[in-house]
Amino acid sequence: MAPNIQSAPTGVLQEGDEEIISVVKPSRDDKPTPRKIQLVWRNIIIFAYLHAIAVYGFYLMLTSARIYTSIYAIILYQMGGFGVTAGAHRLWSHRAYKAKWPFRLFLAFCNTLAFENSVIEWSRDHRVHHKFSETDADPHNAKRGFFFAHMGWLLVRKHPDVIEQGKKLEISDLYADPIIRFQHKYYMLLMPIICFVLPVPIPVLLWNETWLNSFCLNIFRYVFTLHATWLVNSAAHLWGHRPYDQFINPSENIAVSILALGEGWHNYHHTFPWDYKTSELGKYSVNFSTCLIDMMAKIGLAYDLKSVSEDMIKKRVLRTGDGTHEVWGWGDKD
Ligand code: ST9
Ligand code: ZN
Ligand code: ZN
Repeated sequence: MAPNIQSAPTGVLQEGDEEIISVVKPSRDDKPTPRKIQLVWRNIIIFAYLHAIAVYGFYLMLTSARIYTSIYAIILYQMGGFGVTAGAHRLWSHRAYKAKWPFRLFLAFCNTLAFENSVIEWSRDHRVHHKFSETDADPHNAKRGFFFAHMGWLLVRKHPDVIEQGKKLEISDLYADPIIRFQHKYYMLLMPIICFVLPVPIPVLLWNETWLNSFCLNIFRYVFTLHATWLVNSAAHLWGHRPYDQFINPSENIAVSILALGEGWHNYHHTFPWDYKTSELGKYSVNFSTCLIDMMAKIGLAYDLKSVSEDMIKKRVLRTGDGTHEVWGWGDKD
C-alpha cells in the first residue's frame, strides 16, 4: 500500500524542500501498520556467526593481540566509517558537496572496506529513508522498534512500500559517477577482497601478528563499524533532544556522534539534510567527517560545500524546536 504522503521533487532533498519535508513527516505518535514479517535465514545465520567471531575478536584484543593490531583495527574502522559518512552519506546520498576523482576513489575504497552494500544501493535506501521517514516506505522505520531500526530490517524481506517508492526515486546522478558505478558492478568481487581478504595479512607480515588474531580483530572492527552506523537509525531516531524540529523522531545524540564520526546530530540532519556538516558548527569537535571534508576542501579535492545560514537555523529553531537549543531556547521565543 503506498503511503499517503506528498513527495519531494527529486531523490536529493535540497534547501527549499525543507517545508515539504516537515509537512510529509507523520506524527511522532503514529503506529506502524501491523504486518507479517518474512525472516531471511541466510542473513540471520551469517550475522550470528559474524557476531560470535567479533565477540571472540574483542576478547583476543584484550588478551593476546599486539597493540599495533588494535591500532590498525581502529584505523580501518575510521577509514570504513569515512567511506560511509563522507562518502555514501554526505557526498553521494545528499550531494552536500562535490569531490574530485582522487577523493571519490579513496571514499569508494573506504566504503567497500565497510561492506554496507554498494554506494548506489546504500544511497537509494537512504534517500527513501529521508523522504518517507518513519513510514512503511522507510527501510528502517524506527516506529517498528529499536531492534528493527538497528539491524532487524536486514534480517527480513523489505516492506513492499520501500521498493515501490524507491523505484520512483531519481538516482540517475548515482549511475552517472563511473567510480561508484564500477563499485556497484563488481561489488561481489571487490567487497570480499577489500573488506575481508586484504586487511588480514598486513598485521601478520608487518608485525608478526598471528593469523587468528588478525582475522578475528578484522571481523570485530567490521561488526563494530556496522553497529556504530546502525545506532544512527535506532538510538538517534529514538533518544535525545530535538532542538530543530520536535515533530520528528530523529534526535541529537552525542554518544552516537562519537561512535559514528559525527553522524549523531540527527535532528539537525533530518531538518537540514543538504548541510555537508550534518550538524551545526558548535558540534564541530564531535564530527571527524566534517574535519576530513574541510581538509580535502583546503587542498582542492572537495568543493561546493553546502551549508545553512545562521538566520535560517534560528528561525527554524524558534518555530519548531523543542526549546533545548543552547542559544535559541524557549527564552528567546517570548
Ligand atoms: C548495512 C547498511 O549495514 C547500513 C545502512 C545504514 C544506513 C544508516 C543511515 C544513517 C545516516 C548515516 C550515518 C552513517 C554513520 C556511519 C558510521 C560509521 C562509523 N528502492 O534488497 P532486496 C529492489 S548492509 C528501490 O533483495 P528483499 C532491489 O533492487 C550490511 N528498489 O529486497 C531488487 O530489485 P530487482 C551488509 C529497491 O528481498 C528488489 O527490490 N549487507 C529498494 O526484501 C529486491 O531487493 C547485508 O547484510 C529501494 N530502496 O531483501 C545485506 N530496495 O529484483 C542485507 C530494494 O529488480 N540486505 N529494491 O533487482 C539483504 O540481504 C536484503 O536487502 C534484505 C531484503 C534481506 C534486507
Ligand atoms: Zn541522511
Ligand atoms: Zn535518519
